[in-house]
Amino acid sequence: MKNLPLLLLLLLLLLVSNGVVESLRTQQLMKDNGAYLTQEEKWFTQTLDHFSPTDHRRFKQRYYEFLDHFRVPEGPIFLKICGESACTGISNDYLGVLAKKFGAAVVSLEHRYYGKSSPFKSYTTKDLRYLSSKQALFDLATFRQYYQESLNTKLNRSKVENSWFVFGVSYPGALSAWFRLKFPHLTCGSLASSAVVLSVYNFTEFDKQVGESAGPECKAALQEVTALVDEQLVSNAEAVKNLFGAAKLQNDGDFLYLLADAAVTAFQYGNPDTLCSPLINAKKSGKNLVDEYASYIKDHYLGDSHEVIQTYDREHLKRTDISGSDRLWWFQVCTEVAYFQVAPANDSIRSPKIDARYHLDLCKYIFGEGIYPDVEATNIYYGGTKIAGSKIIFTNGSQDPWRHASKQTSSPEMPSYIISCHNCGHGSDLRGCPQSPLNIEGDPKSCTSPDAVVKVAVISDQAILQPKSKCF
Ligand SMILES: *[C@@H]1O[C@H](CO)[C@@H](O)[C@H](O)[C@H]1NC(C)=O
Ligand SMILES: *[C@@H]1O[C@H](CO)[C@@H](O)[C@H](O)[C@H]1NC(C)=O
Ligand SMILES: *[C@@H]1O[C@H](CO)[C@@H](O)[C@H](O)[C@H]1NC(C)=O
Ligand SMILES: CC(=O)N[C@H]1CO[C@H](CO)[C@@H](O)[C@@H]1O
Repeated sequence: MKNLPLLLLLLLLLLVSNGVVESLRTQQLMKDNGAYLTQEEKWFTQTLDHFSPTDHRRFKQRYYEFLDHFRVPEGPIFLKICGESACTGISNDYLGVLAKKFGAAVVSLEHRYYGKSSPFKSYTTKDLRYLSSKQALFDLATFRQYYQESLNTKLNRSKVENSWFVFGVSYPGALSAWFRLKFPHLTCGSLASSAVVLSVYNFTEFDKQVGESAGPECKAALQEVTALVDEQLVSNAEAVKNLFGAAKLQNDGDFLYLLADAAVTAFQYGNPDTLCSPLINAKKSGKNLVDEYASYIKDHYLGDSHEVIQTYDREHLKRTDISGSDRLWWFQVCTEVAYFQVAPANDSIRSPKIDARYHLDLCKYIFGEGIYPDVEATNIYYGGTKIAGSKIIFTNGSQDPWRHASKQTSSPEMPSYIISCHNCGHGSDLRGCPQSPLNIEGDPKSCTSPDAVVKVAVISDQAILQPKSKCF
């Protein structure tokens, strides 16, 4: 348990999460802030199939290192896990603040297939067969060994082990927990923020949480929009899709999924008022709710970019000739983890047409017959919320719909924290505050509920890392 204090401190991390399906926008934000510790690419030769005794093919995997704060030679090493989008550098966030404080090196490995770390030039279903969390964890393990050895060589020494810690938010948060679970001898501890460790087939809790986060008024308005749009889709589908700037989405399900996801994002990323205030006002003043929601989507979700629309377009997702994070992520969803965001039987916000059938059809349409997620197998492999790990810290934001796929109960070896406030979403426990612009030191004053953040800051102030402590 001696490394838990450091991990507690990391609760304040300001990692910018690449939420599931949110990578494009987050990356844009990062670019706008120009906030990287390093973007200098390094390369590592990785094994393609860690589970085959006969296939010895290799591919190039991209990584980054930042050594400015590293206390040579015995400082800790922070491995920041990248996930379901291109990994374009080590962002200058709270992890950098911590690295400075503890004299840590920071390294980050791009997830196989994403960004520049693809083994293949095309993305057919057959080409994607080495894309899994299990292969990705093994990648992290071999990279960790490689990096430790090269560091030893650089420092003219051998068989020395620095103290490693792993970090991640969202799917990388799950990888962070699973890495400590599967390779406990390779890391002292793990921070698993908004970590989606439970694979779920019918993820009805997700929509329910959106309703709870929205509150009764906003929820009712959103439900009214859904009912009206469902009607208009029957009477004049083209007109209603045009209204939302989404004429490109030929499939009605894809269109409805976009509409649902746009609302989700407001709660997932701590901006509930941007969505709810105008809707509630429109309802009170008798304005057209569908128009109001269309404005929200056009102004705050789609922006000028057609890229966001594409991420919902099954014709686009089907393309095997271009590298796109969305097709890759759907492959992981459709083979391993599901998290199918379906309408609950009662009181849903999203259209009841978004059910398990919709998701399975999408999987089949874009990847072919026989592609569907074996959720049970995934949970057997990792344990789901019964994960039997140690020295893993789980954190969740109170309004984040994803938290129901995370571990929300605490145990001494795996403490879980929920950060409750009006705008606490995905990974927001790690940002000090969820709002942009990013303030890497964290600023509770800009939170609706500063207490939640301050409490965590106090825990972190008490944290001490013993410089020479070894955890192996
Ligand atoms: C590396 O270590 C060896 C053996 O201790 C020593 O002879 C050599 O000078 C060292 N080289 C450097 C660059 O420090
Ligand atoms: C998921 O929900 C559908 C109904 O929408 C049901 O037919 C199916 O059995 C459910 N599957 C699981 C694994 O719960
Ligand atoms: C359906 O949801 C409504 C509104 O939340 C609730 O009042 C009602 O009891 C629910 N019905 C069932 C069958 O769960
Ligand atoms: C550790 C913790 O605070 N867990 C909470 C997560 O959220 C659920 C549902 O609201 C609570 O029951 C847990 O206590």
